[in-house]
Amino acid sequence: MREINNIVILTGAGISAESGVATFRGPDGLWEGHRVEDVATPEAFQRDPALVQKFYDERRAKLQTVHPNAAHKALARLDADWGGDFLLVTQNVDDLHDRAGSKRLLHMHGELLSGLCLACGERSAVHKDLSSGPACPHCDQVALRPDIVWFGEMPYQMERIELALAQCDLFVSIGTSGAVYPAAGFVRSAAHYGARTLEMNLDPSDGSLYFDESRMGKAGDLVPAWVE
Ligand code: BV8
Repeated sequence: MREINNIVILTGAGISAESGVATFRGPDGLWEGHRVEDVATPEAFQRDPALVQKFYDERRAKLQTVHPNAAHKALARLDADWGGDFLLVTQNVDDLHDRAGSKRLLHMHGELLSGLCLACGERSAVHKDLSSGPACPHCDQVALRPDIVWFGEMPYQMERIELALAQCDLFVSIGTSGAVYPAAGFVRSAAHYGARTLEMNLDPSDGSLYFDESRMGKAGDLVPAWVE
């Protein structure tokens, strides 16, 4: 059994569920009758920018009413205490890992609290509605889109993630259905390079068969117990 020095953790919407943030594919997985896949696309933004901005404005506003849970906090403690390489890759666009204190953290699908300017390409912090058409603080143009990776767009920092997966000794997936690529393929990459793989999820995921071990239950219970 290889000694564990380098850890990569992948989280999905399930880790934020106990904080009150809706998951994508649970009973609450629809938004105003829209499938997320239909709203979270560049085509939807072209077709109806007001609808897409409203979808993200509402989720951004919700962040002010939710808080990190025991799972987010346990991962932040692990990050602080772990002497080896450590990378927490989240698919989530909420700021709960950030607020819990995670430092070695990467938002591969972007963040609700960030805006991307279509005019100058610069990013800026966004704390209120984009529907109201705020100007970009860098170029003063009204051209801000959510800094979110939509379906059909390339997730952020994929080279850094692939390098971490190639070098990790342990890959842990928490709270994700394993339905969306490339994140859903990370377990196979890690295993290919000889890492041990552990899944913690409420239900079996699409990728459960690829994990050495799958623990079923709530992240708020399983993750602190695993970290301690
Ligand atoms: C790309 C931001 C190419 C948006 C998101 C056919 C085959 C393979 C791939 C494809 C295909 N057709 C299309 C594709 C590509 C597509 C894809 O995978 N589609 C799927 C639907 C088949 N992927 C893409 O488009 C990606 N980009 O491929 O680019 C490319 C290449 C070169 C150049 C340019 C482009 C981009 C995908 C990113 C989309 N953006 N998020 C937003 O948030 O609005 S995806 C979004 O859904 C999430 O970020 C997450 O990644 C994904 C899945 O969600 P989960 O986090 O897993 O949440 P879910 O609700 O599904 O599951 C929650 C789980 O938690 C459940 O299992 C549940 O049991 C569990 N749970 C619930 N409560 C708890 C719990 N667990 C523990 N405790 C609890 N309390």
